[in-house]
Amino acid sequence: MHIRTQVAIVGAGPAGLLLSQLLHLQGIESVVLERHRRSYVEQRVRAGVLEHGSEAMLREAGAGQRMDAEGMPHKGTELRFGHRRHRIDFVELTDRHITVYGQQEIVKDLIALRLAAGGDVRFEVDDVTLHGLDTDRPAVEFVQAGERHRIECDFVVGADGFHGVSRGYLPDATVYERHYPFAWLGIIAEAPPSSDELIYARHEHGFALHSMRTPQIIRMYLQVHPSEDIATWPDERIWAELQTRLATEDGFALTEGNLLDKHITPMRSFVSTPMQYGRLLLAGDSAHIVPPTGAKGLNLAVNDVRLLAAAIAAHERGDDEPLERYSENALRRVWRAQDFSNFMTQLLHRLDDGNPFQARLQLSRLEQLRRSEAAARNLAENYVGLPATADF
Ligand code: RFL
Ligand code: PHB
Repeated sequence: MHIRTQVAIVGAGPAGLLLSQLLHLQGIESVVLERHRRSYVEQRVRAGVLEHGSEAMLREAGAGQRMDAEGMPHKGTELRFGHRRHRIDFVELTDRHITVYGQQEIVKDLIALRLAAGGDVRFEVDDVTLHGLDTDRPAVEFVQAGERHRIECDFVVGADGFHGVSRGYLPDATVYERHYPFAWLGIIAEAPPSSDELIYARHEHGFALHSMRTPQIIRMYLQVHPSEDIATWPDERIWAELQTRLATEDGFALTEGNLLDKHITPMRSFVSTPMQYGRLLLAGDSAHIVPPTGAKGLNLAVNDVRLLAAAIAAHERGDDEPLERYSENALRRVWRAQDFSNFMTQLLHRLDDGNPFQARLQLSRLEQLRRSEAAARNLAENYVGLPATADF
């Protein structure tokens, strides 16, 4: 079957769905192709922190209703080291806050919004291939329910995540990559948060993070070795380790609960440049990955599609400049986030390199964050996110 649309989008993650919605608001048609079932993408547990600008963008896209009702605005965060607490006050330092709202909730909101407006979002598609990317009439072919389809379009957007197929179609990409000798063991549990704000803890045993999803659900992470087997982490061991790493001299106690999910994720930094070739444009994790310590992955995806939707709309008005500069503009924020995510990762994780030198540097940096308002403001500015301007 032949389909005609303006923009074919591969991937119904936050990048693909938000782009489809932003284009729709400008009167531009798209078709979104997703490999998995709808229920699978709606339940996949991932990011939780929205920068100030991402929150505003979702609201502008018309996807802010449930986020405004159920999302949790946080005015600061805690760095915990040497068994002591140190608060970074975002509002005081930057006049901005962050919002904690699960990525899968955003995905649910965006799918509902697209379908309610008659949008074409197709789940369970296979065998996606891209064609004619260096022409004005590119095409995407795919198989759905055993039938082959072809979409003819003006642009193809690869929003298919790190393991997607789109990035492979860029003929001359340069890849920048760093692997870390750590992984995160992440859990979701039925327990009320033991703190109003997130806690980033540095401990001799390794990093731990206390986060949350709702007033009844917590999301926690432990630094583990990348080769670690989840089977060696029964629930009791996870809770004991979290209690140890989060303990304070003033007697902090973590409220435990029933574990709903646990998994181990490796950490990497990755950038593939440029993010465009002919009529193919990449957005989100398909082009870049950050270690989660800076809470930037989802926010970078939102920024990419903000720039991309504006660039495609400018093209429709006869102005191609924003499109030509898309990759350059998007990558400026990507590299800032890479640096910040790397900084947070190196600041807080245990390094098993046998040399205590780096650990002393960590402590000195943490001490500086405690004593210097300038150092704290630098962290806060990066964490809440830089303002959304045309080139940032
Ligand atoms: P996504 O969310 O991966 O969506 C891509 C979509 O494309 C589909 N797909 C295909 N569809 C059709 N044909 C193909 N050939 C396809 N190949 C793939 C996939 O099924 C999927 O639905 O990418 P997007 O939209 O760019 O969004 C990026 C964010 O998801 C990502 O940056 C963050 O979730 C990263 N991340 C985290 N970021 C944070 O800021 N804080 C976190 O706590 C955090 N935790 C995580 C994470 C990423 C994880 N991954 C990727 C394993 C935890 C995990 C486990
Ligand atoms: C989360 O809530 O999943 C989360 C929060 C902050 C991070 C990473 C993950 O830095």
